[in-house]
Amino acid sequence: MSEGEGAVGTYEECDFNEGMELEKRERRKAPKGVLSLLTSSLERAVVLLYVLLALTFVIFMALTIVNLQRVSAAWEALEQARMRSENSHTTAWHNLSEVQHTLDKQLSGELKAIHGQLLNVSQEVENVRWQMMQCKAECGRELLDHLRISEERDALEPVLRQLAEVKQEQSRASTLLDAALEEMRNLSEIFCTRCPAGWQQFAKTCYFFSTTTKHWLAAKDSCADFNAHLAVVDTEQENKFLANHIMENRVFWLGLTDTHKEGDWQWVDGRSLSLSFWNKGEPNNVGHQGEDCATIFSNGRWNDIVCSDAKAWICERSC
Ligand code: FUC
Ligand code: CA
Repeated sequence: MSEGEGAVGTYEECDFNEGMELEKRERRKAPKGVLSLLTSSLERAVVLLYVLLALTFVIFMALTIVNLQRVSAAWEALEQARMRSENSHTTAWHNLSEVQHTLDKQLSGELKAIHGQLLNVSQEVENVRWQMMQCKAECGRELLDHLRISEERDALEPVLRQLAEVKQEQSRASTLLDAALEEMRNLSEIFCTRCPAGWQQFAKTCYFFSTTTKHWLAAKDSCADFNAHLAVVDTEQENKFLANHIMENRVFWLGLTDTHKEGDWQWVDGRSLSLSFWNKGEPNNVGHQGEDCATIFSNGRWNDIVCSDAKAWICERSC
């Protein structure tokens, strides 16, 4: 043996010895019966594992059964719902077909009516067409007549226009004339200073005191002959003026009467009596004939007497 080989053998011997020594030391450290303890623990674990496995299986089976029951209940509910749905579908379908049937009937009725109306309309259209055909000739004639009349009217147009202008001119002239007349009337009232011979003036009015006598109606007519009327008293001043021109114990007719209706005294110009100067106790309408015409005394008082009496009278007219 070489020197190198001797060294290696020495090292190997040394390692083996160290391992043995370590094992001895470990064996010295571990208490007696540990191995048997480890073996029993392993067995117990295996048993426990089996128990757990069995338990798991049992639970799994129980859950599976419960789920199966649930699925079966759901399936039944689903089936019932399907049945109900089928029933409702059948009912709805039945109702729908009934509605459709009714609508069909209604529609066919309406269509018939519309068809009838259409027939009527087409007949009317045919009638109108026929009338238009017949009218063609006559309407043509009428149209020509209209044209002729229109031409004549066109020719007359300037004449009519001139006529309208003349009318306008006439109307303007008439307005101017009215205004001038009104002006003249105003002027004559302003310049009224003289009444006709034998007439008395008071304000802008002339009065005639008769010297003869007549019954009331004749006296009224007599005034009309002078473009005047029997005296109408409007104011106290006027009544005084009349009284001042009456000689004592004389009586004159006024233009006042209630002939048309007893007690309803009216002036000859149509106005009702508003201001009066009746004598005391008048008007009394005495006698079987009644008294329907008014007179004035020299004192300015009035009395109703029989209209057929002959009395003097007073006429009145504007200046
Ligand atoms: C009075 C008047 C009558 C008549 C007579 C004479 O009775 O009322 O109108 O004048 O007198
Ligand atoms: Ca009287």
